[in-house]
Amino acid sequence: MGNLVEYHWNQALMTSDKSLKEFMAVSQARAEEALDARLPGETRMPERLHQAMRYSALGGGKRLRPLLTYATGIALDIPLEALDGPASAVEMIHVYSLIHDDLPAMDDDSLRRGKPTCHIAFDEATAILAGDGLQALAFHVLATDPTMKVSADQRMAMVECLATASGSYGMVGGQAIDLHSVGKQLDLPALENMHIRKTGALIRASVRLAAIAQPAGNDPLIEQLDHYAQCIGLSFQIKDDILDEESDTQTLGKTQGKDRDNNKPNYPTLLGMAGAKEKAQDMHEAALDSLKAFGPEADLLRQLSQFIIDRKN
Ligand code: GRG
Repeated sequence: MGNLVEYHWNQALMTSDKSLKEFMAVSQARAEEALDARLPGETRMPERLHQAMRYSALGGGKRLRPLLTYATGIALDIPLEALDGPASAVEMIHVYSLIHDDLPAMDDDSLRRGKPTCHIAFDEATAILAGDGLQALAFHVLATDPTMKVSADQRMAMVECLATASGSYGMVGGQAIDLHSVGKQLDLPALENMHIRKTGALIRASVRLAAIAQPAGNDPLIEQLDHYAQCIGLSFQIKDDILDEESDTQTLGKTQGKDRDNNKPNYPTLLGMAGAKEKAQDMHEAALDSLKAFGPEADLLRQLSQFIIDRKN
C-alpha cells in the first residue's frame, strides 16, 4: 500500500465505529510481518537459537507496544512504513523480557501467550540466548533498518530511548526491584516506582520512538504524548494486577494468581479491588486529558487507553 493511500485509509478507520478493532487487527498483522521480515530465518545458523527467537516472537501476544507506536504515528501524521523498524524493535525487547521473566531463576512459568514458555519448548540455555539475541537485534534494527527514513541523529535518539527504557534505569531495574520485593510490604509510591520502570518505561518508549521519527518535532505535543504514555503505563499495570486476581489461566494465556502465590505486592492488595479499579479509571481519564490538544487523529490512542483498562487478557 502506498503511504498516501494507507494514510487516508487510516483516516477513514478513525471515523468508523469499528475503528479500534480494525486498527488492532491490521496493525497486529503488520507487526507480525515486520517482525518476521527482521528475524533471522530458522534455517540460518545457529538454527535452534533462531527457531527459539522466532517461536517466542511470532504468532501471539496483543502487540500493544507496536500498536502504540503505530497509533502515535497516525496522531503525528508519520507514514506507518517508517515505523515498522521501531515497532519491531520495541516488541523484540518486550519478548526478550517475557522469555527471561519466565525462566526458573525468575518467575518460573511454563505458559506464555497460550503456549509453552521458551525454556520449556526448547531448554533453559537456549531461552537465555534467545532473549539475548532478541535484545541485540532490537538495537541492530534501530541502528540500520533502511525502511525508517530518519536522520542519523534521529536513529541515535531512538537507540538512546530504547536503551534507557529497557536497561537498569528502566525495565531491567524494575524487574530487579520486583524480585527484591517478593514477600515484602511495599507502600503505594514504592509499588508505583517499580512499575514505572518494569512495564511503564517500555510502554513510554513505544510512544516516544514514533515521536522521534517525526521529521520536525513539535515539543509541546511530544510532552503531552509522553504524559499520555506514562498514564497508560500505570493503568496497564493496575489492570494486569486486577486480571491476575480475577481472570483465569486459559483467558490470560499465562498462569493466573502468580502475584498471590509468590506473595508479591500489587494494586488490589494495597488499594482493595474497588480502589484498584478506580485508580485504573483515573489514569485512563488523565491519559485522555493529556491528548486534549489533539483532534480525531489521536482517537486511536484514546481508544487504546480504554482498551487497556477493559481488556480481558
Ligand atoms: C527479565 C529483563 C527482564 C525483565 C522482565 C516486563 C517484565 C520485566 C516481565 C514480564 C512479566 C510480567 C508478566 C509483567 C507484568 C506486565 C506485563 C509486561 C505483562 C505482559 O505484557 P502484555 O500483556 O503481553 O502486553 P503480550 O503477551 O500480550 O505481549
